[in-house]
Amino acid sequence: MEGSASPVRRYPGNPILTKDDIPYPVATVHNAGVVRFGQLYIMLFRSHLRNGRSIIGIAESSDGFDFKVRKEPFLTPSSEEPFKTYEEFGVEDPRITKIDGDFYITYSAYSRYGVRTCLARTRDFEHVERMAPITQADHRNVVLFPEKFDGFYARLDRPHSQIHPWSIWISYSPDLIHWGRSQVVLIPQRYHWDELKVGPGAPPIRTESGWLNIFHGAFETMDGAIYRLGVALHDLKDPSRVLGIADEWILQPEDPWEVTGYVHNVVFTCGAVAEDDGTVKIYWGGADSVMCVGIAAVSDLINLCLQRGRS
Ligand code: BMA
Repeated sequence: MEGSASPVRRYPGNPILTKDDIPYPVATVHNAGVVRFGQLYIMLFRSHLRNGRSIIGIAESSDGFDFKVRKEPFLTPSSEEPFKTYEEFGVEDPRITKIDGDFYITYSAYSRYGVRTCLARTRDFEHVERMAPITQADHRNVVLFPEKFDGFYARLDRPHSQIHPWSIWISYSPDLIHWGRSQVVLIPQRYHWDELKVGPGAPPIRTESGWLNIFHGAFETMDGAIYRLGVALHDLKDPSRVLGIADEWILQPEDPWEVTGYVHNVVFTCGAVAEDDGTVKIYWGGADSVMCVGIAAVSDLINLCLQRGRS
């Protein structure tokens, strides 16, 4: 377990979901998006099949810790164009944002042409409608803001680059389909825990002080990359303005199922749920193998951004 300095308190019952909980054959359960849906918590999680490709399953819970998995997966590669071509190698890392009563799901679509991001929508988590691919190749980790800014939807994402370490960008859209006005907002810091790359993690959470952006960062070592979580705060009215980025990571692989697994030394988030009591439940995949959860005080995360930010 991490020392008392960590703002994230791990749930003692971790991991909360493993491949043994899945009623169909999979090798992993990880990188799940989670939202509140009425009295329930809904989790959309990624699983590797035993051929190495990924699909998305669904689980539900009444307390956010104890999840029951449905018998059938929620999203598998589409047989209909234009999705069929781009989901051929699998669907990964779903994020869920509720906007005006609908739940929007962004997910990575893999194919021989690379990785891009697709958008789907559901109202009830029974039926899901694919809307459109919303990036070209070499973009993933798209998280939608739950609100509009001057009439435009906004998202954070992470394009790939050969010239600069992979960074977090913001874009805007009138309809969630067509995106533009892109600009870079958060870059890796040299010789820092995130120097290799950063990417959006959980969809941004509104707080009184700004939008909380829980992101991932990677650091290359002689033993491969280590994935950790960090936090940044964006201006409420203009989310392209970053008010502060915590200098230290908020979570790193420490539990055995985070250190060892399908890909070792990984904690990777696709979802967090803000509660009425001022805490946030952060969900993360451990070592690309299992699902874990921890609790943080929103005020602690804000303080880390504003009082102990990086220079
Ligand atoms: C990233 C993505 C994530 C994964 C992480 C660690 O590039 O593929 O889905 O959790 O690597 O393997």
